[in-house]
Amino acid sequence: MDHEHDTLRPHSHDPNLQTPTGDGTFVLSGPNGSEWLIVPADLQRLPQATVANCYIVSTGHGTSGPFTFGGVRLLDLIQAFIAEEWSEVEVISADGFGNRLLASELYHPDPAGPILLAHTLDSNPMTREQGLVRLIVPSERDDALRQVKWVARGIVRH
Ligand SMILES: Nc1nc2c(c(=O)[nH]1)N[C@H]1C(S)=C(S)[C@@H](COP(=O)(O)O)O[C@H]1N2
Ligand SMILES: [Mo]
Repeated sequence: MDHEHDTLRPHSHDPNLQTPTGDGTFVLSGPNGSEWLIVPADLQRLPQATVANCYIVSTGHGTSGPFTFGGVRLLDLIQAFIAEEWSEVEVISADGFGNRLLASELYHPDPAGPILLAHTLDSNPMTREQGLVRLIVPSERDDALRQVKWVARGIVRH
């Protein structure tokens, strides 16, 4: 795929200021086509992790933070549902923004912290405007392109 046109690896992006509707429910799918509907309460039942000192660095509206995001390690979520071999996961939002994560990134987290499906911000449940369920990639510090708000799908691929 042409890198320039890969919507999962955009080079630049104006953040969407229009919050899409939704209650944080997302669909997780596995390499063999199995699907699970996951609600924020399901995330609360899995082991919780936090990542402190997160900054959202927006080229459009400046830097905000530091924030402490809390939630489930994406690796723990995948391992809770998916038994087959897999090599990458696409996380897609309700507004069609997305990011691709390699299994190696999940298995070998950055010193800054593990990749999360976050549902809290500074210990409070995230509002829909804040993302409600948000991908947090602590290694990304440039343009927030991997900090996907309003998660709607997780597609785990072989
Ligand atoms: N779903 C979704 N997530 C997104 C975006 C978006 O447009 N849609 N924009 C990204 C970009 S480019 C930025 S700078 C940040 C902005 O996050 P903030 O609103 O928390 O500052 O969200 C990131 N995550
Ligand atoms: Mo951004």
